[in-house]
Amino acid sequence: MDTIAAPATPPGRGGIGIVRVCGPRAAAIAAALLGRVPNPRRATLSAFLDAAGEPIDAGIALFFPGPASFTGEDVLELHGHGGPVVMQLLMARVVELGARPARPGEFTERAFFAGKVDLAQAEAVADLIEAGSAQAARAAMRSLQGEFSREVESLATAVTELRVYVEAAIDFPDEDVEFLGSAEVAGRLADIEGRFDRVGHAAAQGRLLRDGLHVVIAGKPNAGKSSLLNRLAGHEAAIVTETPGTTRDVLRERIDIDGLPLHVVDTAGLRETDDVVEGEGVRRARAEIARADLVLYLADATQAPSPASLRAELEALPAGVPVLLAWNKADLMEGVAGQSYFKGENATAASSPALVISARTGFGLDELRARLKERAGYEQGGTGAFSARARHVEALGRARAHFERARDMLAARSSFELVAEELRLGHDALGEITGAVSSDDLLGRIFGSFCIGK
Ligand SMILES: Nc1nc2c(ncn2[C@@H]2O[C@H](COP(=O)(O)OP(=O)(O)O)[C@@H](O)[C@H]2O)c(=O)[nH]1
Ligand SMILES: [Mg+2]
Repeated sequence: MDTIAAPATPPGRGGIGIVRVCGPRAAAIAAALLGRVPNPRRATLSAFLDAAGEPIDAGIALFFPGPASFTGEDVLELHGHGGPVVMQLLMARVVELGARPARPGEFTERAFFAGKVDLAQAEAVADLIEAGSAQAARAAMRSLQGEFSREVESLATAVTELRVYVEAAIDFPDEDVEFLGSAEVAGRLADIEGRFDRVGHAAAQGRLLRDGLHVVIAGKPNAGKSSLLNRLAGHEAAIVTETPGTTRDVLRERIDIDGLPLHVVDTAGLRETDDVVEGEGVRRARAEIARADLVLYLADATQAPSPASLRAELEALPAGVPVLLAWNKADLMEGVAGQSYFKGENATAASSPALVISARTGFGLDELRARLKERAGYEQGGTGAFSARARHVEALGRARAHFERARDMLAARSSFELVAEELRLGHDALGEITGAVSSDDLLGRIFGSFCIGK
């Protein structure tokens, strides 16, 4: 194991800048740089000396001997003054003394390999640092403290115990009929299913808090899409004019609704056009729509299209993308929400009851926000969401699929060998979440996405 070093504070100027050193040479580096190794875990005021014995800076040094440190190895922290030149000089000095600059995420990677944190916890470190809202930070903290990992592990244990039963049935085939019918096994199956539901739900919430929802505002030219984006963003992000076809580029804004991060995309109005630039805008709009989590389809209430033409507009959207329909320009219509026009045939599934808003006055926007949260399945202040990533949700889904196949095989009295194999695969999928089962490739991708010094 070599010794690594990196600034632990962000680049720039600040009151304090920290260089962290980790590895077998940390104590020797401390001795050369400070003149002595600080007492373990004691803040020690010291000069930081260069090779000639001249001070580079003076500050606080902290020494955490392994194995009771974050990474499990000896760690030295140098708290100097937070200026880029001081940090550079300190880094150069510790490298001169035998450390090498750390790769992104390398400290946390070492903590993982030392068994100090599992993979889900290591990811939670990065998620906490990158949290975009208080809710996301709380969820990351829950994962970091191991709540998510404990749930996954207890699920894995339950699957293992079921495996033991099935393996026993393989070894003692004469008793299989009684084994299958036993209330014990039925109880275990139901228990595991309930756990999958709970963990899957909490992880999906956590993923939502971390990654947010990609909402694309679509509709005909002049429906008020750009006006709505500006309203939601609270500033004039997009150009709004009376001229249809004003928006040509795809515009993105990050908006927060009660902690739910929304990535809202404004697009060119959908229509046939001979204008080359606008045509490219429409092409891009369609590409955005195809990969949206939700399309917010804006219709101009003053234009009141026929039910058939509105249906045709909605059906022209790519199949499978969820759509929320909103009628805009309510301010130009009297008592618009109560109008029979929005009931009956026009009350499409894309918005029932009709969602009527005004991008100009802000009318109906609270309702719009509520519907967006509802469509995302977001539970505000939802209890016990842990920060989770798409990777976790996907692995949970795979584990669940294997488990369900095993359950159905048991019901159909398939061969126990096949059942055992499904359970084993499900168990492995769960292990990917905490890193009990992992590939170098996966680890490289995860830790490589960290910031340097973490
Ligand atoms: N009265 C009224 N006018 C609106 C509303 N929303 C947009 N407009 C107007 O409709 C026109 C087109 O708006 P814009 O946001 O550019 O539509 P887009 O083409 O869908 O992006 C502009 O003149 C806006 O001022 C609304 O809620 N009420
Ligand atoms: Mg526009």
